[in-house]
Amino acid sequence: MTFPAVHQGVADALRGGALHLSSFCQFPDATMVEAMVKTRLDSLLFDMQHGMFDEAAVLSGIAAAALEGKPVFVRPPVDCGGLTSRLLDFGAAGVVCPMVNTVEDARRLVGYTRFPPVGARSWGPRRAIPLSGLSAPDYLAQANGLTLAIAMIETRQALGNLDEILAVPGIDGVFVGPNDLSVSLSGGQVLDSPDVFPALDHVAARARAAGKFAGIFAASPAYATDCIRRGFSFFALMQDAAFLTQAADAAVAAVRGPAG
Ligand code: 3PY
Ligand code: MG
Repeated sequence: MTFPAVHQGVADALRGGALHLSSFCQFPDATMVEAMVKTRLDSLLFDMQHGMFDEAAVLSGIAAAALEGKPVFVRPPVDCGGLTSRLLDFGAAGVVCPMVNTVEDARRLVGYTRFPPVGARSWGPRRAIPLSGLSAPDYLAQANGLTLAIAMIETRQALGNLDEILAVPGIDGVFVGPNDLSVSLSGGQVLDSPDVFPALDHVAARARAAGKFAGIFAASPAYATDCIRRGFSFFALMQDAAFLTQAADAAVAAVRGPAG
């Protein structure tokens, strides 16, 4: 399948609420990306906010994933402005933007990620065009549909503004950061506040009511399964480092026994 067909398929499926399993990548090496894309994950989510990805790593990682026909989403740092457009110029299938707390934050995200009339993205998809094989006019015509703008909901303030954020045209869906949400709801006390669970139900229900999808970071398969039941469809299922560590420990335990 061609690169635009893959991206359009993923964008349509996500907008339609299909289950999509991505995973956070923190290791910036393209050979690590190569290993991750050979799994059954639907896509990868490169982490520039907390992971070690810089722009060069995003560029080479998107190319490594494209060789396997897999799309890449990228999480930029907070308030990164024009970098958000740049990630789409690099061929990202979408951005998952952290700490979108207000309707103005959501409008800014749309401004950087959508061409007019929806937003104000500046023209220059230097890497996305050769990767996609699209002509420049075709890329311009298709880009707003091919790429996704996803707003992270991870504070009490964002929960308060959820309906307004979801109503911004050009925002495709929301994505909960359960750790930050717990930090916010507990006043900085804990990473696993029980107050997060009713908030999850609320986010999934409001997203569904707005005709948009809800995503979340799931630190374990059990957490993801529970969130599917709550109405979430887009997952960052664990992360490369966790897969590596857990698989290594499981292999050692299988040889030496659990106490070894
Ligand atoms: C959070 O849980 O706060 C996240 O951003 C997920 O990585
Ligand atoms: Mg977070």
